[in-house]
Amino acid sequence: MTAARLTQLTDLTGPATRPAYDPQAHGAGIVHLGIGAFHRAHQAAMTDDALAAEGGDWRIIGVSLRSKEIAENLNAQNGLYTLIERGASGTSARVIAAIDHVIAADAEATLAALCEPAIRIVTLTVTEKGYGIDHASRLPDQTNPVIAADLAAPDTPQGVLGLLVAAIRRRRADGSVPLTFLSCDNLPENGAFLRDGVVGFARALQDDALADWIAATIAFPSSMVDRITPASTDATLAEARHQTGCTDLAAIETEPFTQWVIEDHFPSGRPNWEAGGALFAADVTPYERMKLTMLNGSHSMLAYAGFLSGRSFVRDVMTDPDLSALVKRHLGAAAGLLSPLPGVDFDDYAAALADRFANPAIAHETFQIATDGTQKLTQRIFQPALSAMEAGQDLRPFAFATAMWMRFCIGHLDDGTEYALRDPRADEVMAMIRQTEQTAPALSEGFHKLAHLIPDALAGNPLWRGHIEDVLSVALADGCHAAIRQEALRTMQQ
Ligand code: CS2
Repeated sequence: MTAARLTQLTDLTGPATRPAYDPQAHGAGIVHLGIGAFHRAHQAAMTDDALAAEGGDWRIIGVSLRSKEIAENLNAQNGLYTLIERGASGTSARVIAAIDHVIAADAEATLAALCEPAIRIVTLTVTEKGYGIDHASRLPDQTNPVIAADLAAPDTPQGVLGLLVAAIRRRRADGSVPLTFLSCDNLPENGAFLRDGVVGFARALQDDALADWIAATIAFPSSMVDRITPASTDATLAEARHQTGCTDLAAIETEPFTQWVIEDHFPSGRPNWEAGGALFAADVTPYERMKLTMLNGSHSMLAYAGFLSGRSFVRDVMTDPDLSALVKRHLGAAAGLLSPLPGVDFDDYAAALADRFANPAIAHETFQIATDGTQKLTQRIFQPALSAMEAGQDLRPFAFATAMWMRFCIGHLDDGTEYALRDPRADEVMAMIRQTEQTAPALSEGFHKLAHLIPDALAGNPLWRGHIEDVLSVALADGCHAAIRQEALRTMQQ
């Protein structure tokens, strides 16, 4: 029998925890761009805690930039959804009421929401590629078709930067409170990254006065976000039905761990996110670096190596002794490059990460993490490799991760099974591979020549190149299992 759809808190019959506040008593104060699973497991949950602890008009208007499905599912449920936490000690669930409504792939309605005077904060999880900002220069990427279109027609923007700048212009003209922009993507100095992109967009519009005003007036705090959140499956929806007694098509599942470190710079106010466990810090950079290089760096490495050796989920990687030894080696190498962070023990952090990756209740696909390598590897692998080079430390763990990514880009497993390369630069990468002799030195050279990707200082380092060719040649000649085995043995002998 199908259960009735979740639409009101009074519909709930299962054990899930209910929100400790009346959602209707609170207006919206935040627009969130990119309302995927991560936002719903992380920021929306902490906003729910803040609403329960302190009230305020801080509910969230979500924007789904591309998919209509999530907007339809959430709107049909008045924004309510079940957040399931799966950990070693069992499963629990809560119903989140922080989302007011969701705008589906509608730029005009999004701009209107951004201009509502009650909105004070815009938060973003649009992925590394979603900003249209060149990662090296931090300026708008004018070769990106959405950026180019928005620069040509700035009053009817479709993309992230165009929408933000149009909203700033209108609000400034209307005398509304300035917005605070809070990026929650896995990018280094994400606040400064977004600020440079937004200011650069205003300059590209030849509006220097606006660009100067934004730089002087608007707050772009940086933040480090962390919660491992796989895509929902049928098992998620079945658990939500058990937990709520209702059909919930927007349910998601996540791990018990959650972390949010934010720079406290919100001139127009903010929710009491501390109530959900957020930590406010004067400088988020050391936390970001720790998370990007340790968690995300080892995640990317294990995603490529794991997927290539037939491990579909991160938890399966961690039960393989060779791969889990390589994860631990990577965590140690990344930790060895960090400056001390008061109150944080990097060995404890590494051990906690290994436990989180091993969580048997979370089915996090290696293929999902393997997407968008060209957008992720700079901050996760290449920058730490550069630091290791400068510090005279071992380059091998970072070279191994890079070689596994190169092998992954070839697009088939050792047994010939093909898969799609999901990456904004996929066409360019695949064309390079097709035109290259299929040997480790030739392929490595091709990857190192891709523009704006692997830093020149690494490309010109014979030690780095030697490590990459070594791993890649074994993977090509003897298969990925052999390359992983060789690497694990090497690690154990050290
Ligand atoms: C992952 C991240 O998909 C990926 O690239 O590394 O999404 C990771 O799960 C989160 O950053 C954890 O907070």
